[in-house]
Amino acid sequence: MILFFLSGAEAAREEFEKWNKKVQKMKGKVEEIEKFLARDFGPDREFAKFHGQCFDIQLKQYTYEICPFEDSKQKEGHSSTSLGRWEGFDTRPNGDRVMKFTGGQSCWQGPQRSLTVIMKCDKLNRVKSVEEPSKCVYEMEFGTPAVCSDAHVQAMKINLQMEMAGGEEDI
Ligand code: MAN
Repeated sequence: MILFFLSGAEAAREEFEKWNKKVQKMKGKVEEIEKFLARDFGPDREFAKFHGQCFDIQLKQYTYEICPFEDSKQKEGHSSTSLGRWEGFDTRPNGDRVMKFTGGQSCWQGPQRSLTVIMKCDKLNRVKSVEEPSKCVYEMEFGTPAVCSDAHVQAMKINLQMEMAGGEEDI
């Protein structure tokens, strides 16, 4: 009788575990979706396409990598240094949209590394340059169609027209 009771309890516990695992898995999925929906993708969701993507550039001995909404790195061979974790978007007084990464690996006798990514209108998403204006403070220029305004497109058209007119003169 006792044995029967124990095995019954055992079976119940197993059943509970099984369902508990399912519930936890579902909770994880819900959390993931909620996190995605709560993300700031910009006022017109113009930065949504960056989600899940990383971009890099090779400069001297370093590869600089940014993964928007995640983190940023400076890699050299097999070693990798954090330049900061995702903080968010911001707009500079001159109107430039930026992505900020802060709280990176501490710099010897300096601050924790941080990176500001300045976005410029471009035909493609691509890292254009990286500088270190002061020790362990990094600045990247990132070209992206996501920040192109009507004025940009208009300027591009005018440039193209001027180039074509110039080309005609050459003939
Ligand atoms: C490494 C790199 C450099 C940085 C120095 C600071 O060499 O992260 O970019 O200036 O550390 O000591």
